[in-house]
Amino acid sequence: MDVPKEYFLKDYKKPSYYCDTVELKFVLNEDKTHVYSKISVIRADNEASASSPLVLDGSDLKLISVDVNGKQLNEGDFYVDSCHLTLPSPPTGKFTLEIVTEIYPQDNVSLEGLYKSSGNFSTQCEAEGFRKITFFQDRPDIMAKYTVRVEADKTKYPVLLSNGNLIGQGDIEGGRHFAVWEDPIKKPSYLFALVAGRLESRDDTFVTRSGRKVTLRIYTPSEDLPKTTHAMHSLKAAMKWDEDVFGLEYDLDLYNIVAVPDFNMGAMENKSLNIFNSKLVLASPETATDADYAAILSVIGHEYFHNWTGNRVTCRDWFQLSLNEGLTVFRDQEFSSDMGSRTVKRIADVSKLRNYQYAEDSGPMAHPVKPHSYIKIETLCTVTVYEKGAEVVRMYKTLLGSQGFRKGMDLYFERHDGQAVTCEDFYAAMKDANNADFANFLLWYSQAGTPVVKATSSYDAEKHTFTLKFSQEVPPTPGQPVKEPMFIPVAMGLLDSHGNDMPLSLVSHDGKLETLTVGGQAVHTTVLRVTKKEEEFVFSEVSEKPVPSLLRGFSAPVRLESDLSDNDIFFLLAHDSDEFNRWEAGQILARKLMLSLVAHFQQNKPLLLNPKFVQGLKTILCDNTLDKEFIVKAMTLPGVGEMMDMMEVADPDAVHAVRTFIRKELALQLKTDFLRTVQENKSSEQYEFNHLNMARRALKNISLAYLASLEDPECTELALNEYKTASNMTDEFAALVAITQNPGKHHDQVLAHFYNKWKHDFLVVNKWFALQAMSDVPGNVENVMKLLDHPAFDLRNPNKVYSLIGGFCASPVNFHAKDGSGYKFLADLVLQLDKTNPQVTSRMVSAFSGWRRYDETRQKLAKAQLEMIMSTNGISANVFEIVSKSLA
Ligand code: 0A1
Ligand code: ZN
Repeated sequence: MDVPKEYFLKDYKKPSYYCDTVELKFVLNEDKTHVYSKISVIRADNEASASSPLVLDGSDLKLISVDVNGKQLNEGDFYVDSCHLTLPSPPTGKFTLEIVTEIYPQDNVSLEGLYKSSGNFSTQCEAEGFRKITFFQDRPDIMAKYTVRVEADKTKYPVLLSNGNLIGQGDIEGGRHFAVWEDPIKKPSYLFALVAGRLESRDDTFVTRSGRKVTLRIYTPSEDLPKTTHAMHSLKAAMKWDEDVFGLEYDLDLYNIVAVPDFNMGAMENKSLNIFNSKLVLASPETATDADYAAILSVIGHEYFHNWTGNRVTCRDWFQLSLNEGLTVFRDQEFSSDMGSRTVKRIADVSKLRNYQYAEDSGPMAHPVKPHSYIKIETLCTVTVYEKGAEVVRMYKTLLGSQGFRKGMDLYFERHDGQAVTCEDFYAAMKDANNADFANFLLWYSQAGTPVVKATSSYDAEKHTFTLKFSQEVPPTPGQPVKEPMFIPVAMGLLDSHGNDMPLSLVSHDGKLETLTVGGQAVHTTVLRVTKKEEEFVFSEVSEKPVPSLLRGFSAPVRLESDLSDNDIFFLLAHDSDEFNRWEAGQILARKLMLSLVAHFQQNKPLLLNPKFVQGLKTILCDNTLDKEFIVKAMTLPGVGEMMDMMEVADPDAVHAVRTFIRKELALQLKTDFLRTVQENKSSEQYEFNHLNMARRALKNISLAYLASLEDPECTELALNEYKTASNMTDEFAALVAITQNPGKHHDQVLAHFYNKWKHDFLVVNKWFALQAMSDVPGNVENVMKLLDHPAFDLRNPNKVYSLIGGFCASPVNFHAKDGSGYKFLADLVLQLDKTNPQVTSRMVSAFSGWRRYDETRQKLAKAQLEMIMSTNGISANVFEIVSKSLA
């Protein structure tokens, strides 16, 4: 097969031609669409550009004509191949280029470019979808002002939308109509969007702090409109938050969101016309869970925040994607923290990082936050670029404080508004605004791998000094065998024997004593700057042997190993003033316990639960001064991904067995407490999405899940009753999950009941698919294969694929079944799906990438499937990239 081209950061070249205005006309029809593009092109003013050809990107396009300055070009004046249109010698001055293309959105199943979803036209241009619409320099550093005219049948497509402001509309012959949109703000082509369809909108307004009245519209099919209240509320909250926290106002008079049922990703930040996967817009108490509500809040926020971080200031090239995404994820995390509980949000984000990003960082797909190369940029929309990228941004804030960080952001916008820039430009703004010394911080962008930090401590009772020693190692990753030490900000404090924070006096490297104070107050948390392979910090005037609380708030994305004893960790669990580290102490203990039980399981030894661990959790469960959601997090065992990532040879059966054992044992020993918790946290009030209510539901539901694992009649009855009496989807689905964790009569009956009740609602049906796909029941692959033929399933809809196939791959027991059935199932499906949607397929095939982490039998089975995919003719570049890197 042809090996697809790989692109390298080091080969980046500035464009030889720019384009400042783009005029597009779309004539939309059922059998074909004509796109008329008129762009003004300017040659860059440098020697290299003087003799450069103009090369435009294009893919799957039928070229109808090319005109330069109003004159049609003849054959020989331009060249077209499968992915370019080249003008070998365009005019020297500014010129107008007009191109007409014909495209077939109705047949476009890749969901990139212009396509149809549920009968409506919509677009997805990030990263390289615009080239499926017309020939263009489809790269983010070409920023232009767009005017767009859309023409379509008026009855079928009453709503015609594009970016910016509506400047004209009217009827044309043949029952058709048009709309003209003008976007006054320069943008790259990946932010272009168009929608034409039968939709209705929920309208609202937001008045910005400078008094601009912005019309807000959320478009859906009319029957879904009642489900957009929460999305609208989230949008307004996000607009207000960005003004309050970053001083950033919305810049146009209209903000549109459109929900579409067929969408490869979560949502897209197209300028003033966000297009969303319906899953992240539509919610009602009866059909959406608290988790869905929280996801909507965060993603609506995320796309809105992109308006400044991504759109007004964009990335120069796709290697800099984290400039947009890391920063915007950081902003949406902060937004959600401010709307709910900061600690709980931090815990959730760190768990996600540990369960997914750490695995990526230690496997064949490991890449730096700013990758050095890619074949398909879409495969780099990764947890590393997004979530680790957000951690990198968070470290600036940890080092600079809120005010310093804000100064850096202000300077970033002052310098770069309207530009396409790099991660180094962001770094420079943070540094220059604060006159900061960031030492070797930039390595966070260029070095892959999760640093391992070891901390040891000693106390000198005579001198009253406490010494902390750190050493660090960054593991080798593909293409990066040797690493430099990184700059690791370690936020920390010292606890005295009563569990109180001690004042901190640090002996600085030049021997001076530095009492850390802020505004005259002794500081209880300080940030140590660990920049070397080995480094030591000495605290003086430490009146008694302290217990150190390290990496408070998870101040750096590292694996921390310390010499703290179990007693120290139990002490932190009980007393640390840093709530994140209290949770972390519980997790450290749980991880240790699970690893030791895994060893017992593998040696066929009996499994026993440490009574101190049970007591620790009981204390937390019964502490009514704690935030209920914090209790839920503390009662949640480390995830399977996180545990397997910590093992020499990942053993999914052992991890699963141990997790199940601990859950049942906790349920048994804390049964009375769980039963009381369920009773105390029931409520009959109307559903409301707020922190207190959510936390209460979550605590009731986790208790119910523990109890139902016991499979005793009392608990089963309780779960069945909760299912029957639930008045919202959060409680209903939680009860369903609790009941279906055990096979048997109730399992089948309740699943059938749930489907019959909700078969009209595709988003709820997706939950039903996912629940069954993730089941631990051995041999579940058979059931999943049957579900592929279920009338509600459709391989062309990404959400359904994510629910059923993605859900199945998340099951440690069945995907990694030792007979290879799970691997074979996925590989066969990948080949089928790749023919229609390579983007979604490459996300699915990534489930194989950790194959070397498993035992020999599994390795052989998985490798055989990867090789089978690799040797198949015609696989997409997306799948090629993941599979070839996985096998390398
Ligand atoms: N920029 C979007 C995510 C996104 C990425 C790629 C897409 O198509 C390949 C679509 C959406 C965001 O950050 O939300
Ligand atoms: Zn984003």
